[in-house]
Amino acid sequence: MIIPAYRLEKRIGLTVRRVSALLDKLGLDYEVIVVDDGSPGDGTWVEAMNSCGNGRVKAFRYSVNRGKGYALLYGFRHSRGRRIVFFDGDLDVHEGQIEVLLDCLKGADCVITSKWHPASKTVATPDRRLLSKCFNLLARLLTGLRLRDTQTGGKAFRREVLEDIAPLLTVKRYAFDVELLTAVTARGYRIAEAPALYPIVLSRRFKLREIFRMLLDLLAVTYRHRIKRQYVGKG
Ligand SMILES: Nc1nc2c(ncn2[C@@H]2O[C@H](COP(=O)(O)OP(=O)(O)OP(=O)(O)O)[C@@H](O)[C@H]2O)c(=O)[nH]1
Ligand SMILES: [Mg+2]
Repeated sequence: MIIPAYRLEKRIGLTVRRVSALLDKLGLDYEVIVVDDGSPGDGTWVEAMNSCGNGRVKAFRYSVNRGKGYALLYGFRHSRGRRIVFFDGDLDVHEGQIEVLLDCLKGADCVITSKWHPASKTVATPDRRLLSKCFNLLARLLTGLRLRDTQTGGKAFRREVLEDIAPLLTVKRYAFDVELLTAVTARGYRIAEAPALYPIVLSRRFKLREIFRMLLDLLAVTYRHRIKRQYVGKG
């Protein structure tokens, strides 16, 4: 389990406990890797270290904030499992979803949680729903991805898939998920969309500047994919 944490002093301890409890319940051999993404002077790092009691939890940090995508790949490089799960540290996606992801991974190379799967329990105001769907439509048109949602925090991969594609990624702060999934698809792996079986509440309000940066990075991914052919890779 790779869990990025940015300014999460109030949440990360609970998240690690709940995720660990679930993995214990499933009887899996696991490790939880928390990556403090340069949280500035709050208690995130202390809380992350405090949750490293049972030997199955590890915490890493670096001093400069580099964004969620960087944190996830950093955690991956320090991991060992055959199956890798990316999960948000604020538990926006309920930990029960881990079981759903691992189940779907039996028949796929990569599984994503999809907010807009017909069976998903997503709660969103009309404007947030519209923004999410517009972004998805644009991402589909530009990259050719055939997924209903790329942005939700719970994703699982066979280790080989990430080993293969991680070196191909440019990893900018925005549009990381789109880049990751574009590369997975370009390399010929199969992505399954799992429904969010526990309610996901879309609450974040985006600043205009963030939306603009997101579009810019989406265009950059499109350029690397379509013109540079960066994600096809060698061999
Ligand atoms: N915002 C943000 N989150 C980061 C960063 N680095 C790592 N993260 C982690 O990435 C995960 C998702 O970030 P969130 O800010 O919750 O993003 P979100 O779920 O789209 O938005 P919210 O509705 O605000 O929860 C969390 O576990 C964060 O701690 C960063 O630089 N910025
Ligand atoms: Mg969140």
